Amino acid sequence: MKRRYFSFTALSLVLASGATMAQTKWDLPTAYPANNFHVENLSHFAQDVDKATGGKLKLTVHANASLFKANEIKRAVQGGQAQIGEILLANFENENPIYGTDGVPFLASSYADSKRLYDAQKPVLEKLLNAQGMKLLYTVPWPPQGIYTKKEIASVADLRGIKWRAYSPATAKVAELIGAQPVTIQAAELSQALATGVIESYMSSGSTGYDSKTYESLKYWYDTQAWLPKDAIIVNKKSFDALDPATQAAVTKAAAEAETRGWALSQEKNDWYKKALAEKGMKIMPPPAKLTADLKQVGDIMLSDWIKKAGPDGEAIIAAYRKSAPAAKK
Ligand code: PCA
Repeated sequence: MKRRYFSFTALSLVLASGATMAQTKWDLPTAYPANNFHVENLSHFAQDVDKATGGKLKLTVHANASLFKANEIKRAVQGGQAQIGEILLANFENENPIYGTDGVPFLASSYADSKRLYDAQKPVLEKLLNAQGMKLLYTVPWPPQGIYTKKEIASVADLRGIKWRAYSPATAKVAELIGAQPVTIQAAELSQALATGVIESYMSSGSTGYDSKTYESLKYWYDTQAWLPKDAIIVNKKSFDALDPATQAAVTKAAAEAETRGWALSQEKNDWYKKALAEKGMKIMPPPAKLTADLKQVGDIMLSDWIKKAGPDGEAIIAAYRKSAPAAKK
């Protein structure tokens, strides 16, 4: 009897310690390199979650599309192959135009405007992800998008016929409207595509130009500040719901902090990346007036197309965005 009693106690001790030590592990794929500011912010987020939960929830960041390719991450999170992931929202515009809200040229081209556009987009975006079994944790914008070229350009006519790297439906559409030849290539394959001459121009941030060593192949970057596409951190709802309430709260709090930190970091690093590119020999150029005027026309066409495609949800987003504009911008 006595022995039995002891073994029962020992067993319950093991079970109790097992329960307190129970650890959940989540894979967190991202398509961008470990030294990119988004991924640094993501690692910071993962550490914050680890600390706040006393190691109960461990997030493993898989950088540079090593676990899933950029376009596969959303589906992986939806299907639970990865519990959490980082996606570029604009990549999924063909699935639903709402994902492409921040990819429309010149709709929001400053950090302040991008934040207002996000505020207008967020309720619809949350609803959309929720209906697909996911939850939005936070977003962070890429720095403003400019044009990388081999030679100096004065207008979009100078881009006609060139091999143009696209990373999203909208950047492919820009190519179509300016008469360039779009080739879709994600960030992880960009250096290779540049080095082998598969592409000779593209639109992106100083950040991706730096990560991909674009300065080794192209000479100019026109700071057109055309749009600021956002990365979003999304989590599988079932995985999130399976966490205890304290762990859920820790994730939500760390996500809110990562969002604030990420938006500030993006803006701060924008200047740093431009300087770094210049130090590597690139010419950082203000866009010539004709180029800006041409691109604005492209933006106008894309905005009206987008509003048509996005329907009432899109109209509501644009209305809320316009309504929140400071008086001088209305
Ligand atoms: N960098 C990513 C998306 C937008 C950006 O600035 C890329 O070029 O793939």
